[in-house]
Amino acid sequence: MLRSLVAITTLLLAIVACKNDPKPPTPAPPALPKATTLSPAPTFNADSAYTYVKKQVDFGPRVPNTTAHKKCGAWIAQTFRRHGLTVIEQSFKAPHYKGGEMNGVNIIAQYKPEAKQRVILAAHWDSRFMADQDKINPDKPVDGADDGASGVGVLLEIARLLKDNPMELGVDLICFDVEDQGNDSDDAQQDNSRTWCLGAQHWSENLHTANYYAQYGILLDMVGAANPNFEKEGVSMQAAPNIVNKVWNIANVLGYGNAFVSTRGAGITDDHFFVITKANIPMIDIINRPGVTPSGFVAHWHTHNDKMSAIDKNTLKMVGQTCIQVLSNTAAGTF
Ligand code: AHN
Ligand code: ZN
Repeated sequence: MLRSLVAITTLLLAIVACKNDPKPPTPAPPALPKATTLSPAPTFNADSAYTYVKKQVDFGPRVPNTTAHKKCGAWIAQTFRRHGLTVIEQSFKAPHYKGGEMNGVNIIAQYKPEAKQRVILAAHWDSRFMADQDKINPDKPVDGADDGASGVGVLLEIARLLKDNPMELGVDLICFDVEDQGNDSDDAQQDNSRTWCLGAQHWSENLHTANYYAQYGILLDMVGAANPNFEKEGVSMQAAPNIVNKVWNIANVLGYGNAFVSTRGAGITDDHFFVITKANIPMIDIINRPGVTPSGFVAHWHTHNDKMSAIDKNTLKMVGQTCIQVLSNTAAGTF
């Protein structure tokens, strides 16, 4: 009733405007967004997620072709299996831009592999072989507590929740490998697909099952630092604005509006870009861009400060609770 009154009034005003004014009529106000309802959802445990982050970091830097990488990958796969998921370890080889070959493994943990309706949550599990942004020790590999392990920690906690809180939805928790071994100067040459995100590119060209499709995907990248600024990342907004807006709405209803801000951010070449362009699956990126460095990323990005002390449980909670709420709403048909 109120809305039709508003519509009629707007129409009348538009007619009046036409008569007296050569300017085009004012456009109708945008439709009110559908109110976001929260379906019942499990409680994300940030202490548990934090423990999963620390466990990865304790293996040492997860650089391809190292023992730490091999052991951590096996532990991630085993932990998903322990939570009842069906795990595929997709091995591949990828060239390093400095020469040699990297042995990569994408870890695909399937919840209800038989379900038709599917959603992807993803992160990268490798850590960078050099700390190119570090002033003291740029040649040593980074711990990657935030850049890598934080996202995987959230995925592992979500696996634990799915085991104890079954839902009518297929979920694929995908840990991409060899995201972070790229050449920084590729960015300047505008060709960062050559050396970055190699695991996601491999998966997107070699899907783990025939005719695989997911309704949408959410990538988690650097989701562990205090006071995050999750802008609506540019590539995500171009490919899947509705998914971004719905996820951000849910985060806001949960009370995380300070982190999930409404600003549209720059586009980032990240794993989601290749899932979108090569696998044709709409995927969005939740990535922290506080804008405190020229890169726009966090100050500890690709430095030795990206260690456990950079991880804040509050941020893991905000991201994890938002993700499990998004899954619960999707399963309930309210997303
Ligand atoms: C580039 O710097 C090309 N992409 C950022 C993706 C990234 C690196 N995420 C974490 N580390
Ligand atoms: Zn990185």
